[in-house]
Amino acid sequence: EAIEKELKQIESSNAWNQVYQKVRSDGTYDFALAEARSAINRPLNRYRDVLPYDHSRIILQHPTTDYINASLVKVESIRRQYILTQGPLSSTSQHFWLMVWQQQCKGIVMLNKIIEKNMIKCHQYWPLGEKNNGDDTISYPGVGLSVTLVSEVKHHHYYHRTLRLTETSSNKSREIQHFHYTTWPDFGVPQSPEALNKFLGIVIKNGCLDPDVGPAIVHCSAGIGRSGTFCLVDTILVMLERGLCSNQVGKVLEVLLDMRRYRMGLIQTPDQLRFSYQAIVHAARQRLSPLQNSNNKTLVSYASHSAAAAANALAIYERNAAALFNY
Ligand code: PTR
Ligand code: PTR
Ligand code: PTR
Repeated sequence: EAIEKELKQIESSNAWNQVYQKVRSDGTYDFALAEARSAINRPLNRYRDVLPYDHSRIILQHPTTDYINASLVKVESIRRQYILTQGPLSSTSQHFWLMVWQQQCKGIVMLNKIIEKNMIKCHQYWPLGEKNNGDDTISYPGVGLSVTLVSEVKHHHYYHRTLRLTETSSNKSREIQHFHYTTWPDFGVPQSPEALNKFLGIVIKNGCLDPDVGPAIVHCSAGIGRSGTFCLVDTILVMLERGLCSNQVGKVLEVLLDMRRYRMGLIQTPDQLRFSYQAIVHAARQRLSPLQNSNNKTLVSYASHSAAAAANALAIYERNAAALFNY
């Protein structure tokens, strides 16, 4: 409710540029970047200006390198964690898979296409499969892992793939869900809040953001613009559902500034910020209003983690119901 009011306010005063500039000036920190900038690690970064802070970078266990351009973004109040990372390079795809294995990740959220604006924005790091005239398996002998395509289902805005990641020495393996959104241009926004929220709902329903599995990997090309937008929307929706930010003006921006402490540059344009608000307001209406809940098949509800959270969620339902029916 407060978020919707804030959205309308910024909208009517045409202030998205101003609000976004404030995010950039308040949400830029000078934490150390020594590992990312060291001579041996520099070639492992896709963009020289998008780097993981030392304090939140993912550290690999490997005899020859511990570096990957990836950051653990933590939202303490809801105990949600995401690993935001750049689109793998051909030289770092093996490190990417090592990270997925070591961090016990269950899902990968990919928000870019391999080629955008005629440029390669990410290496083809998973097997295309025979149906697409490619291999079913890619081996990464340098890290002792292999990846096999198990299935691929095409939807309107995304692909849902199941991959099998195998540690070759032990022959242990794990299934990894790959959610690949394909209609979100870099420095742009998705086609509609509905389209993105439906995708987010699928990721949640598959358990990839659950607290009892490793953090979801979220990446685009640089791992900041689209990835930051996606994570902000998910986080605020969890907070709303648990009654943690129902009536605080400025809460969305505060959360974004905090997330930016873990990875630089999250959300890259005023329009991406505006879209975040729109997606939050859209999803909050769907997820939190009892009237729509009962006939909305795609609705995904979060498990409440405590009685207090449940009570809070109920209070929000009731407030929304009151608003809907004008009582
Ligand atoms: N567009 C990228 C950027 O400016 O960040 C391109 C780029 C990436 C350019 C890496 C140079 C890079 O490497 P180095 O930092 O070694 O010059
Ligand atoms: N008009 C819809 C939109 O772009 O938002 C089109 C659409 C169609 C959206 C199908 C989602 C759809 O579902 P799925 O992604 O599962 O194919
Ligand atoms: N220096 C690069 C550029 O401006 O092109 C870095 C960059 C690239 C930043 C892509 C953000 C980008 O978008 P996303 O994080 O959504 O892939």
